[in-house]
Amino acid sequence: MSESLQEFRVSNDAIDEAPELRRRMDEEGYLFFRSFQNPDDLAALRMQMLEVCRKGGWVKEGTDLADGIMNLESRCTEGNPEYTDVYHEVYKLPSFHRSGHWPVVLDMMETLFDSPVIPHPQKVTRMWFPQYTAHTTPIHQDFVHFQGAYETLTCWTPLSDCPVELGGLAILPRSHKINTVREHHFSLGAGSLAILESELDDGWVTTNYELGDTLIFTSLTVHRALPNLTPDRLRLSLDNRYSAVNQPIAEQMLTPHLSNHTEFKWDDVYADWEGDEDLKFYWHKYDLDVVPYDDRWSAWGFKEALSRARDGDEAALFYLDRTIKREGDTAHADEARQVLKEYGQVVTAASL
Ligand SMILES: O=C(O)CCC(=O)C(=O)O
Ligand SMILES: [Fe+2]
Repeated sequence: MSESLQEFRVSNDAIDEAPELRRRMDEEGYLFFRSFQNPDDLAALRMQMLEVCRKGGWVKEGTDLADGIMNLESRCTEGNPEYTDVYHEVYKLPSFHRSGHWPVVLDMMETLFDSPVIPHPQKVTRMWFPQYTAHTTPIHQDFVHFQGAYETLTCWTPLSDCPVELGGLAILPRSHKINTVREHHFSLGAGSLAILESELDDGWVTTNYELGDTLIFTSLTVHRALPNLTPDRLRLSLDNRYSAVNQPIAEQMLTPHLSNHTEFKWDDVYADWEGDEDLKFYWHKYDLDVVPYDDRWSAWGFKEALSRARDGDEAALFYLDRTIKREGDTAHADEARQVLKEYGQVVTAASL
């Protein structure tokens, strides 16, 4: 662990003490448990996901699939159509959706909320390439993306051992205590929105995760991923969200992840399922308080990307080019095209 990163507080000692768990979540904004989820189930899911990645051409030929060694030529990330193509094939795996409903996680969520809980339908996985650090998830609070209620909890689970160099999640303890959403700025990293590190206290915590280790945090807790500094390994992880059934849930959480720009519906997810009926549209049985998506943060980030690109910022120029490639003829893509025309050149991934 580097000097600026300390170890998580491990909460296994309090695992059966609901009031103490809630107190720690309230105080620190996160709970970290060692060996919490079943490593065999996680490893099996990882293999299924990697098999899809292999079919998509991501895995280096002649390597052992279990190692997750990537073909660096296929590097891509959220926002790239070629990422979405493979992502949505992974999204069709029933076992991927099932993992968001595993009793060990759900029971913990019900304990923390002291209420029946709904796993948000929008499950999320991250498949982060090595040697691609400009795209690392920047410092943020989840609320800007997932919204609904400040109380919503995220469960982050690596699908392998995840030593610091593979780029696991780091948390800023007590950062949720501000009880509001901080200012976010344009970023090239996943989610495209970042809090400035200079506006934050020190005191980041993380760990060398082992398979089964599990991190839970609030939607105001400041966090970031560490860069994947390995020469060739994919970092695979799950991040799913949970709220009490009577809390507001944002409308986009009822749609498949990364379906905002690509047509991808639940019927596409379920098309080849042969069982798992209980998972299909399971949220319809709840009387949920669905609230609209508030685009103020993403709109601000995009505006900032335009203005930074006009000033020649390489990350912003690259981002606008990616937006055009993804969106084709939306209003955003038109604005992006205009700025790139004014600027006169496109930045390629290789220069970042
Ligand atoms: O895994 C990542 O890089 C991002 C995860 C994240 O931000 C989250 O779980 O909320
Ligand atoms: Fe996050």
